[in-house]
Amino acid sequence: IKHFTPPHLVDYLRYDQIVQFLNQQHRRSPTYRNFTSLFSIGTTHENRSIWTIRIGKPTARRNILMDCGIHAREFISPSTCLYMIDKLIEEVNNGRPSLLSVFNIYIIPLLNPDGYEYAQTERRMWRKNRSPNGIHYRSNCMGVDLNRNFGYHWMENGASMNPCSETYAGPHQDSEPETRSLQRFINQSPRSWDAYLTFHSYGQYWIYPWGFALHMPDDYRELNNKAVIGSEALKRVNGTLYKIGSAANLLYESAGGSDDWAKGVGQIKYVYTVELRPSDDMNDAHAHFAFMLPTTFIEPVGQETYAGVKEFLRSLIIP
Ligand code: ING
Ligand code: ZN
Repeated sequence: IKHFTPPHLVDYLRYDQIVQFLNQQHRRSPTYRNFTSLFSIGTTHENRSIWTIRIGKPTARRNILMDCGIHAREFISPSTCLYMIDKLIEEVNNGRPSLLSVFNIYIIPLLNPDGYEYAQTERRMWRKNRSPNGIHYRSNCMGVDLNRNFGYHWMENGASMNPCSETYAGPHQDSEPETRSLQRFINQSPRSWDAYLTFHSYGQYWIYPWGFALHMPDDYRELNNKAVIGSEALKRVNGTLYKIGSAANLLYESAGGSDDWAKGVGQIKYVYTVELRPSDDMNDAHAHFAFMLPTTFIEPVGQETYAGVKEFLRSLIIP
């Protein structure tokens, strides 16, 4: 028997297909008016909407935020958000919305649609957004690294003032429409967030702040404990191994990340950057795929990541 495989598991969807997918998901539940909402948190330089879906029972009191696709070339990230959206809504429809009676889960599957479309059509290894830099400098180089643009200890480490650099931090902190849209959404009160997870690739790291400097947040033990819970559940699915630690210690010191801002300014307790597959360990058979992970990985990465995230969320309810 040949089974129908939904498009989001077959290929890395284009922006228009992602919008279509979100509308389909939003219409899917018979009670969709209550269990999901679909809205835009802002628009990009090229005037694309940054779509966000909320999934949860209307009575759920706690809030979780997840985003994907901050960096254009990290195609496995948006696909993993789409996977989780599909599974969460499936649970709602099956009448087993376990976590969703406690949490409203807000998912932004593609925070940087301009960069993503550019990577899909023009330059596969594009990382930044597509803001023109000629306004502030006499530069023909395009784009700001959104994960260096957030205004918390901005430009203190591991970022560049050169518009042609891959890690260009922008003309000033919080200069970019994508950055400001996310910040505005997080700051909208009254809404308190239990956790913020941002999905990147690659390397297989489950990391927490700080990125801007080597020292640890005061509550790093709690952050570390819950990262262990998530990554162990993730590993149980396909045996995929993640490393855990602070961004600066595990990777490199770099300021302006969305995670540092979410914790330092947004005051969200549980903040993580999850670096999806492949591993960056050159002894790993899949490391050479780097940002170009074949589409056959969409489903296994989605499955394991969803399992890890769910177990992490469960640990927030039952400590
Ligand atoms: N890695 C992240 C980057 O922006 C990171 C690593 C995470 C840095 C959190 C700072 C804070 O460089 C990728 N792959 O983008
Ligand atoms: Zn990234």
